[in-house]
Amino acid sequence: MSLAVGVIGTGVMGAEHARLLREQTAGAHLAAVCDADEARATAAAQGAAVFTDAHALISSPLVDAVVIASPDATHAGYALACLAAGKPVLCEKPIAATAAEGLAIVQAEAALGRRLVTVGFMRRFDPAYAEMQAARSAGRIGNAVLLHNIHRNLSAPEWFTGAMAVTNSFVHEIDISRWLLGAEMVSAQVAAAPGGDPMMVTMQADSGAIISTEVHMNAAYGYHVHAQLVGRLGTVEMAAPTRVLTNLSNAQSFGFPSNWVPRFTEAYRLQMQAWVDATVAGHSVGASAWDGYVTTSIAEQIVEGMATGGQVALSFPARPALYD
Ligand code: ISE
Repeated sequence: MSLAVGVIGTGVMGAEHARLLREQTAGAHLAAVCDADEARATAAAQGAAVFTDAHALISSPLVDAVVIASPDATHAGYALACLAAGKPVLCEKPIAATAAEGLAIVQAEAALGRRLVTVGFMRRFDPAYAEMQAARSAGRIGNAVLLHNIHRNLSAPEWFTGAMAVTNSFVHEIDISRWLLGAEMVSAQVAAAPGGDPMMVTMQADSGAIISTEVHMNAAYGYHVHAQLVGRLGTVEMAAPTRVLTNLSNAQSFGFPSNWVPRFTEAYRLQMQAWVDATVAGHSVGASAWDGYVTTSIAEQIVEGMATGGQVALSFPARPALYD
């Protein structure tokens, strides 16, 4: 049996998820796509059913499971509709535009009593991050005390607001820092350069580890993500983000991509395959709705704290047993 997947949203990420389902995912196929722009949906569908109403796609008998890749503010409503329909969903990050909406998803899933939501924090499937996490959890670098993250984008689109640097971009480091360290965040502090970009965010985990992150939306030279984990016995970090080096004109060089899709191609492919495999087997994989809620809640608390510039003490309600 092949899992019939419907993709909502056919922008940069939705088009890539649709391509993965058409070309590179075993055990699943692209059954339907949805976009308010019907021409864009038809281009991504390549023969699959086309919808312009996301709720019609979610309830369609053509669709067994759903990928949400529409604008951030629509994620929560569609995720709740998937839960109401009892359909597994891979929802792009952030899970919701507000912590309250994220918590509503957690509560709906907990009431259902089974985990149907995976949040698309694809960095957990990136081979470099996975190796760093394995090194830390096997104790190879000793007790992890520092994590240095760099998150640089070439340039931000004009619709990208200041808060989105935290809620849409830095949310990745919130998730990957919790996952790499196996710890929860307890406090955060932000300092911003003149004009607001770049920002330096410092968080502390309940393990005592300190996490520094440069969040840079207009780094000008390319898309560049880097992480270094510092333990009491040694460090582990990503090597240069490239597979090939070019020798030319008296110099050795490699290129940076313009956005995250080429950098994380393998992570997106592995994530889709793992999600399909888990869905077919009836279990869950990757970041949970709880992880989605906590990351959005931390982002929201940081944005609120930026107004005062002080250190934010992070707090959350109790975690439902479904996520133990
Ligand atoms: C974008 O939405 C993503 O999810 C990328 O992975 C991230 O690096 C970028 O900063 C976000 O804007």
